[in-house]
Parts: sequence; C-alpha cells; structure tokens
Amino acid sequence: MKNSSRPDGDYPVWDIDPYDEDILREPRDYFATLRELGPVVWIEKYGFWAIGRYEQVRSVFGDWKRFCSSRGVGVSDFKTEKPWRPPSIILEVDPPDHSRTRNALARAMSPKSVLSLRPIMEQVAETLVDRLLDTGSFDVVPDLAEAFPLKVFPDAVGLDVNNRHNLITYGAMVFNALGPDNRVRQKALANATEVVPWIIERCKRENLTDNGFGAAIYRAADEGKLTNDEAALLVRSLLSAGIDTTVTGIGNAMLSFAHHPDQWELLKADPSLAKQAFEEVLRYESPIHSFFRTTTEDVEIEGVDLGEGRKISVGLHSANLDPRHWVDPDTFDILRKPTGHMALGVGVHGCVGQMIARLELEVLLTALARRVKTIEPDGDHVWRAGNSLRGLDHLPVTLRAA
Ligand code: 4MI
Repeated sequence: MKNSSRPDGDYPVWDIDPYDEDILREPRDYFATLRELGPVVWIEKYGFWAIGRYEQVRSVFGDWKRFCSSRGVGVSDFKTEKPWRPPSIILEVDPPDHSRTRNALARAMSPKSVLSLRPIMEQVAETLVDRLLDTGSFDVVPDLAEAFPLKVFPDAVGLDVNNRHNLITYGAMVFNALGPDNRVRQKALANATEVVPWIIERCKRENLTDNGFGAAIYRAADEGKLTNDEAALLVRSLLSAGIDTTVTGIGNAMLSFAHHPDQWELLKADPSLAKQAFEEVLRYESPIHSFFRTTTEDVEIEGVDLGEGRKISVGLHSANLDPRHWVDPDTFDILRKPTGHMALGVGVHGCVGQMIARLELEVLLTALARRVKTIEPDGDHVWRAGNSLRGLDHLPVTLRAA
C-alpha cells in the first residue's frame, strides 16, 4: 500500500486490526474506543485514518470535494491499485460525473414507480409470513431476510431468473471487496469467475423485462442521457447494492425485536409504527458499519493534518451509537424517531434506493406486526464477519401467531 507512512503531527495512533473477524462480528467495543481516542485516529496496521464520532462522520460525508469517492470507498486506493471490477459509475465517482448518473438512476427509481410496488410487496410479505407461522421455528436469515428481497427486488428491476441466490453471492463480493486483502475478502472473491459473467449477462437490455427499473434505466439511454454501456453499469449498481443491504436490514430488525420483546409489544399494538421502527433499527443495528473516503488535498480535522491522498474509514454504525449525539444510544427504542442517523449515508452519495429499502421493511414489519404474537430466539444467533456489512449468518427463532 502506497502512502501509508504516518503523517507528521500529534494524534492518537492505534495498534488494532479493525478487520479482525471478532471485531467485524461485533464492532461496538471497537467503535466505542475509537470515539474515545479522538475525533480522528491513525490505524497503524493499514495506514489509514478512522473516524467514529457523529459530527466528523457527518461532515466528511457532506464534503465530497475534499473527501472523494472516485479513489474507491474501501481500503484500496484506485489511484494506485487496480479495482477488482470496473468501478461503479455512481458509487465510485465524484461530481460532476456523478451528477448525471445519479440523476438518471434517481429518475428510473422515481417515487411514483417505487410506490407502485407496494401492493405486490404486501402480497409477498403476507404470504411469506403466513407460511413461516405455519413452520413455527426457522432460521430468519435464509427463510425471511433473504427470501423477501430475493422475491421482490429482482422482480422490480425486471430480472427474469431462477438462480437468484447468485445475487447474494455477488453482493458479498461487492461489500467484502471494500476491505483489506483478508480471508473474508478472498473467500468472497473466490466466487468471481462463476458469478460475475452471470451478473453481466443479467444487466443486458434483452435480459430485462420492459416494465422494471432496469428498462427505465435503458430508456434514459434511449433519450441520450446515458450510453448503453452506462445503462448496463447502472443496472449492475442495482444488483450490487439492492439485495445484501436489505437482507441485512431485515435480519438486524428481527434480531432487535427478538431481543427486545417490549418493543415488539409496542409495534404490535400499533403497526403504523413500522416505518419509524425501521429507522431505529437502521440506527441501532446499522447494516453498513463503515465506508471509506480519500482526501483530495491537505485537509485538517480538529487540528490534525490528514494529508492528501489518505484513506479515511468512516464509521457509519459508530456515528449512530455516539453518545455525544444521541441520548442513550445503546437503547433500542422504536419511539425515538432517530432523524439524522447515518445508516444510509448523507450528501450527494446518500442511498439512492432508500425509498425501496424503507418500503420493503415497512411492508414486511407491518405484515409481521399484524400476525405475529411473539418472536423468540431459538438458540444462539451468529454474526457474519463482513468487511462492510454487519449482518447475521444465522438467527434461529420461533414465531407464535397472534
Ligand atoms: C451503498 S451500497 C452500494 C452502492 C452502490 C454500489 C454498490 C454498493 C454500486 O455498485 O454502484
């Protein structure tokens, strides 16, 4: 790694591996210490900066000029290292290039087209929850968290395929590739030769139905706003970002409620709280623990000179647990209304799919709240070590019908 020698100055230097698999599985203690050490901390093992306090996380994400995405949003610097795939033309790019692709994607996923999905999502959610109640005991991760997005999201994009689990495998590649060259990354990328060609094929116009988000992206190409190659890459972005994130969100929501039955009682008593309850899940068990930015000039944070071309690990989950910003951050409270949480980012790169993600979770939590009396853990849950995502490998539960 180039440019990883320590910059001059007075700042906390921490000899820790944030990508230790135990920390990845449960990063709360790591983040608490990171926030305590200072507003910006040097991680010696990898030669990057790390920030975990709400205020700095928010301001770095709000300043794309000085903290860019075009050098990658992971550990690796695209300026000096070759990315594992052609970079995303929306995630891994800065304005002004970013503005055109972002606008095209935002338009393809307009509020109107997103909201039109509600009836079908409701039907899928109700059928799925009824089936799971018949089963009684099951593992949330495959049977609910993966099952629901794998049904509704590819349909919404316009994918017409059977082996949908490839989408989960590809998501794991995308998110784990953002970490250092550890075992987690290597295991995920070992699937590349099999899954990448399949994904590329799915992104072609002729393999998409004519009524989904995919077709809407290609219409922007027909209008001259994108090239056809760009349209294919934006469909790839949907397939990269649209599944594992919501899978993680559903698993983390179910874990939160399984461990806080009082909060489940509140939601059951008033299922219209589903929307705000999911915001609290996003804050309390954020699906993405961290993303990177790269400094584009000599920048300073709270008196520390970071230097140009430096990577910064931005702790999104950490910001959402910062006691400098939140009252009782370690309390899961669905009545809290955690406006300003950082789980979906903020600024020009703020999650473009957030309406769909929120709709999926609102619909699913509503269906559950109307039908499920209790969510009981049925054995130990298992966290998955992820280089960017914080999600579960297993969550065995027993549901009882209301
Ligand atoms: C925030 S998650 C994410 C967003 C975009 C892409 C991947 C992941 C992409 O490939 O554009």
